[in-house]
Amino acid sequence: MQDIIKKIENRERVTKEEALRLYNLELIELGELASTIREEKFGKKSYFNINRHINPTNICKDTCKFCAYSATRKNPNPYTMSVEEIVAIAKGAWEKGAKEVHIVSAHNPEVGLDWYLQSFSEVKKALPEIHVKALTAAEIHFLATEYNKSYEEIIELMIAHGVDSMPGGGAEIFAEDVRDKICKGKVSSKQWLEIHKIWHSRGRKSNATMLFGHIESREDRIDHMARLRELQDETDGFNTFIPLVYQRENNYLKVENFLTAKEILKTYAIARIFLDNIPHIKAYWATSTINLALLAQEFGCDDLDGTIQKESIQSAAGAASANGMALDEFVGLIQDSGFIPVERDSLYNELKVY
Ligand code: V47
Repeated sequence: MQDIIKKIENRERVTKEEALRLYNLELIELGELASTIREEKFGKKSYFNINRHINPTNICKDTCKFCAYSATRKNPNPYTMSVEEIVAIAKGAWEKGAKEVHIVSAHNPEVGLDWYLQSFSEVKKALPEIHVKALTAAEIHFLATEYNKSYEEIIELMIAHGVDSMPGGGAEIFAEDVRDKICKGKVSSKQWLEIHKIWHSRGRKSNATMLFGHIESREDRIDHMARLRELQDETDGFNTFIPLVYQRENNYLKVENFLTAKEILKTYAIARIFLDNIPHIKAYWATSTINLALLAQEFGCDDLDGTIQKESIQSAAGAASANGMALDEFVGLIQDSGFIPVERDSLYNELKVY
């Protein structure tokens, strides 16, 4: 282990095998290694944004086992918003200070490509300064397949309709055997990476998630991060890595053992060490709980997502994000935990240091 620690202290890149061995390191020691890297980059600053998640439809062609949101899974309330409703939500969010709308839907074959695209262009028309973060690679793959278009064509349409950046959803876990068990039929790992590569080639930024704490192994997590690190070496287009803690309610994925807080914190710390080329590691409080997200600041995480306002996908499976969090409470909690809250825009320009 000492050889790996030396490498990390010298800021040398660790291999997949070494990253895996880091799980055997004592938690606090691992946290300190990750924390030193975080502090070197950002000091005590913890980033967040004032954002609004909009999930315009839950009718989905796909059948991911972990999903509690889709109306074709266990959610008895199918819905689809009109473009006007989406714009009205965005306007309301803007009035409450949101600078970003994060628009992610299910893969709804009934509404047509124009419904997806118009929701972005109409939001942009009404609110030219708002940042539109929209369409996961899984949605892009669905739209390309459904409407017989190439990924490039969908991406050009997104840009033409005002999408500024791409969220990191749909990555789940790249290891094909696990992916087959939890979300067979949806965008493949190779396709997910290809779509982000095309997006980056247009000079655009995106995020990358990893759904963990279900049936994947530690090896699968490291493999997932390694595939992201490899693409990032090529494109430098990922802003943030977001490990999403699996939420267990109202779905069809039967999981015997849930993650301990220790395992979650170790995974955050290893992500900070291993992903030496992705600037931000996000402890997404909605799935980790706010208490663990605050602690994660000591384990390499420098971003806590945002106030959210409302979120429907993960809260359907038990996450605490249904109604977001008040700004003053969020800021107060970061300050009380010894860090400096920094409101950022979607591309990490600093807007306000508290
Ligand atoms: O890809 C679905 C996940 C994701 C469950 O880019 C679940 O800034 C946990 O990607 N337990 C969508 N997670 C959300 C997402 C996201 C969230 C916050 C910030 C950003 C960003 C992106 O939600 C899906 C899927 O992995 N999800 N079901 C569940 N039971």
